[in-house]
Amino acid sequence: NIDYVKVFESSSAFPRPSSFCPSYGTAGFRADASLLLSTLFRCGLLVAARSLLLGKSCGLMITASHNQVSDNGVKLIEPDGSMLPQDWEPAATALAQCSTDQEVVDSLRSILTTGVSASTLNTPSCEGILSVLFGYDNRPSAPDLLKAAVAGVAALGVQHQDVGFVTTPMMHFVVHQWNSPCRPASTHEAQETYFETLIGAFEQLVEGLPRPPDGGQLLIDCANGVGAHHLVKVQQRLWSAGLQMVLFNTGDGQLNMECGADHVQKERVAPTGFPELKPYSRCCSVDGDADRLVYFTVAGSTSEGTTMLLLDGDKIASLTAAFIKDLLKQLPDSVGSDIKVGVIQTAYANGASTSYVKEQLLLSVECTPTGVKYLHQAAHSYDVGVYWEANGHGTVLFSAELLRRLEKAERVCSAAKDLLLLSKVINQTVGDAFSGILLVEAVLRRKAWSLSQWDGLYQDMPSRQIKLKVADRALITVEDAERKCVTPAGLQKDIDALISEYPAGSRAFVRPSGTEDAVRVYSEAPTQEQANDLACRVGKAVY
Ligand code: NG1
Ligand code: ZN
Repeated sequence: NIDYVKVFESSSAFPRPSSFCPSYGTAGFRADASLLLSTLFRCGLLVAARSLLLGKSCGLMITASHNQVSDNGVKLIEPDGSMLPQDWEPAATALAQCSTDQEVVDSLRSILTTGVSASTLNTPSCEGILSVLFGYDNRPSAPDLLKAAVAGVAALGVQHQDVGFVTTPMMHFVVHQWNSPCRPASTHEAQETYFETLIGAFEQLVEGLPRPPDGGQLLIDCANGVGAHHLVKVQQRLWSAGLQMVLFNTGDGQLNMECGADHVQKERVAPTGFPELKPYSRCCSVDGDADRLVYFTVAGSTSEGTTMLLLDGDKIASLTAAFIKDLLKQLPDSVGSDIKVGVIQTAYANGASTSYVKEQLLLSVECTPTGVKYLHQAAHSYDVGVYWEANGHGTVLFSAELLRRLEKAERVCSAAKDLLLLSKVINQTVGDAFSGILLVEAVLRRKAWSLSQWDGLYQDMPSRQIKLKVADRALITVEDAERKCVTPAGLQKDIDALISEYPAGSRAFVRPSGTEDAVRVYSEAPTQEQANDLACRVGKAVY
């Protein structure tokens, strides 16, 4: 009982710009915001169709994360708070690329009929139960894009809920809550549950511990993004738990402009608007939609100035894996003798972090292609799957079976209780900067560690990342978790020849970006000069 005439008519208000050929990338669709109205309308159709097929409420988040303010994008969220399944991505791309309204109707019809063979189509009239949830960051293009997405959902007769300004991870949490048996009365209440779950668990993890010697001060760069909007609301409560968050770049400046986690991690500089830093003062930076987090500080000043220290996603993963491993060791055999722990990384993980996890922590490491959807999926095959991208996007997944065992043991075993609290502090649906802050702060406090002790877990191998503009990035295809080029023919041989000119342990790879019109080159070598040089020469080989 889908009204395809209505779909056709609604679609005609959102024609695709003829020169724009969107495709579902590393994290959904992303482009200059002015191009995206048709994409948002069609994502509205898609997410409503998926909700009807599943009989549950899906979510749609409008954001372009760390990209410049003139860009925007869309991330689609499953009822359980996870990302759109990968086998739906081709259909999403096909729908977004349709040239005519009739093609849109046909593409949607095909999505619904293929899907229906696997499930039944639920009626839009399951009032209040079945709706699409919308969230967005603070980009000025959000209101228009929201209207287009709402029109798409309405064309299928499905209701929607406007969750408002939220971080991407909050939105994943809210959608998960909305579909849970104890569904909140409103999306506002779901947001309150989010903060209560994370902060409540943090408070218990640090209860009774002395405040850090620096008074617990953490300087946070909010990238002028949506994170600031929410962090101000919990500042006071966290201050009582010994965490003094001092917020910078809260919205006066331009989103992600010389600030934010991506800028700090890639450029290795403090964000704009920061005060002069005292050695080892604790600082961190989140990205525009607050799903990425990196810590940074400066080491003691020299005559040439201070040295910036970056504690990236790899360091957060290593700290977390080390802490969890210690707790697991304390579990009685009846609870924890056969627990499978894995750390999942991408090719961008610093080689020193991989060695640390394998050789010091003796944990298994798996490498997946770039994009948290791949890491998240891999993490599901462990009882504890720790995953982070070097850029600060990641989380830890606990299996349902392990949580059950921990719940049984928590009254008699403090390690079991701590692991359960960790599973609440850590957002189980997706990487989350706020959750990451609470995690890092709790672990440092529990270990009574300074930033310098954390940084000392291992020393990063010098690395270099560059971005190249090429005529057609699709000409470069890759395999082996993106560490080897398949095409153009001969490129991998050239890269191998260049690497062989550098000391053992050096490496480099090239891959097309899935979020920007660019090709990325990454290198590692024993000295920074060699890493720079290698990246630059590999970059030249690409042209
Ligand atoms: P692309 O543009 O595909 O490299 C970038 C990041 C990913 C991921 C996505 C989504 C790097 C090298 N790549 O993907 O890790 O975070 O954006 O935001 O940082
Ligand atoms: Zn982001």
